[in-house]
Amino acid sequence: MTKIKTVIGAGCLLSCLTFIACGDNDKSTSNNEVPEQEEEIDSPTVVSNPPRLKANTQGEHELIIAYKRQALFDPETGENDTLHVRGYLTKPELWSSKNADGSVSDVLVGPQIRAKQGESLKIHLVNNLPAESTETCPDPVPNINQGNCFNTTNIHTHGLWVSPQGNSDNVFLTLKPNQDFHYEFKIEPNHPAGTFWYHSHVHGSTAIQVSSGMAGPLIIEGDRKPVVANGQIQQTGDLDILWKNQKSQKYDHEKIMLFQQIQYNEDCDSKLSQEIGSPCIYSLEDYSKLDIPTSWAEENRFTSINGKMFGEIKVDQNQYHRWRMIHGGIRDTIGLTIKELPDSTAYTAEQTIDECKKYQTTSMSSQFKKLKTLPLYTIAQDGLTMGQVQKQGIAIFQPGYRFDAMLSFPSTNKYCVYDAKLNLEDEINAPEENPLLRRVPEEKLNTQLLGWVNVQATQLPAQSPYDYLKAQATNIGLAPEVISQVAKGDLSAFISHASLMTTEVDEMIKDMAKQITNFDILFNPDGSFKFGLRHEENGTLISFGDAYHGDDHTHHSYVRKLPIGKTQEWELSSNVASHPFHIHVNPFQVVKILDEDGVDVSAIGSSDKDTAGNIDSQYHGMKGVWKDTLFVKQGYKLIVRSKYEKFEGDFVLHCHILDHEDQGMMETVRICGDKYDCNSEPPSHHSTMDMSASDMSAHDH
Ligand SMILES: [Cu+2]
Repeated sequence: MTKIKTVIGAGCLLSCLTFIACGDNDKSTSNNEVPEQEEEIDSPTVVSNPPRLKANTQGEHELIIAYKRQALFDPETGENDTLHVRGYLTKPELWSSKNADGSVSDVLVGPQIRAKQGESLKIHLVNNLPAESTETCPDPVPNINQGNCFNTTNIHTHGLWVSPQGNSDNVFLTLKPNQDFHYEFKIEPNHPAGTFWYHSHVHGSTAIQVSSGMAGPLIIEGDRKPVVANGQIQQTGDLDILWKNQKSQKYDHEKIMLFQQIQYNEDCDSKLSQEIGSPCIYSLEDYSKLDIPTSWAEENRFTSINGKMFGEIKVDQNQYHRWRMIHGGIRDTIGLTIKELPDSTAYTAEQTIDECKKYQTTSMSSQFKKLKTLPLYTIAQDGLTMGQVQKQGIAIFQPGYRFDAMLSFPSTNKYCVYDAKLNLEDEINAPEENPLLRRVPEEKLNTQLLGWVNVQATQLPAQSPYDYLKAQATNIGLAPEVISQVAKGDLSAFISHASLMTTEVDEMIKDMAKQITNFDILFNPDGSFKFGLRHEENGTLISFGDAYHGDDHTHHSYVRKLPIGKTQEWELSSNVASHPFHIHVNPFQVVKILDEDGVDVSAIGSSDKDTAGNIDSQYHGMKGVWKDTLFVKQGYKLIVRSKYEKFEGDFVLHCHILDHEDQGMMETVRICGDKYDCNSEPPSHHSTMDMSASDMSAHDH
């Protein structure tokens, strides 16, 4: 194996970054009715919105999965690493200009897909990954709760309120290499408008594919105005209307950011880098690399934004921008915080990055704290509008989380966008010692640079976010009641789902059993682990596909059954480590979050601490908020409510640390109604996962 690397210092960072290839400059649009988004700037150093995948003449979005060959800057080593990883092509035509080895040069982020309420979102998913190896994909797979068949895939629309059946958001479908499939997601007219995302979701290959970068933003647009009668909100509307430019009908000032943690292996891939003199090529084929807790943070690996490291984010001074932010990584917590660099107006890009980097180290932590923090005014979590604007200095993202926030930059100084680690205890599942690290850095970082903000001077006056919302609401002629609400930061006229925290619901559910989800990891005597869930207090720990031990369905795998149309309370907890709970189809509303002492830490202004005694703000203000992913801290009890509306069928809930999911921390959930019976035994595909897309008229191509 030959390892040839070009070592570069921080000083030549920018010139080296320009080696990163990008797509072409085609900005034409095939459909004039579709409002154009903020211009996509194709530059290797600028964080632009991911390229938009437009529908073809058949109305389908052609989404091709292939290996991408692309450079990614590694801030820890100061090198540009050439990666060879699985990804979604940002443009289908790139496939025709693929390299000799079948890989495609394309930015390391999936394309942006958008749909409107009432539309049918059609995606033609094409799996152009090479044939499976018998080593990682034996037939049959001996243990479905170990990573396997890494070139087998499908698509999950994370957070979409759509049917889990047939060719909709059905994660039991599998596309083998050289298969394609026509998906159709019917977006209901009252689907929440918001920030969602898509990623692959085949049990066994999810972690390796998503940590290769197989993820992209999925934006649902809405244009409903709140309906007011007799001074009361009769029907809520969509926040989007406050961001649409009325003249151009464009969503101005929208920034879409997909945070990714592309976890390629440390060593050159010997199969790809074997020729003498050829550059080192890195891949992600070794599943065991994913199994190391905290390897990401402790190795000083960095999170990329839309496939860029330390990229430039361009904004206009004193203009409110809507940042749609998505945590598309699989493990590492992100504490997003933005700091203003003093006296930096004249800084070049290189100077800005160097200056921002200085504050990363533990020894600079007190200076870091003194930097002015830009307030983040959060307006939605997981794509779902919050009851009120919340001012935050840091937004804590767990894997799968989204935040929509209003940001306005008052100064023409440069700003640094950080992942503020605070300390490693904030990281998921941090052990005290980890002998398996890729490489131990000289100094552990207190915070990590993600990107930086370049503010273009304008004549706009500084404005509070509430004045901005009030002006927008007035401009589009909303009812006076709504205008006075948004002027106070009250967004209740824009919440999609009716609250389940009412006395009527209390009364309705008071005699119903709770749904219990208890995460746990059992350590077997032979050194292996069992990742799973309990569905009853002190019940059996069940891994995905395990038989249900609690009743006479012993020869079938466990299925949690929920009655359609009903509302239930859920109690989430974890015995070992902390895990982000995610459930498909219906979102849930956070009722309360109890710490180890039974104190509710979910109200605005409540205080919570981590085990090291540092403030942990991740649950502050979550009470009443709708979400689809929620971090379950070990020893805590999280109470949420969900209503099983509209959609019958089988889907899953799971831990969004995706290697935990692949190892069995997932279960099948069924909403029973007319077609799906709660009394019948589950079909066999839950235990064998043998329903391939070919059963659903997928075909080889
Ligand atoms: Cu987990």
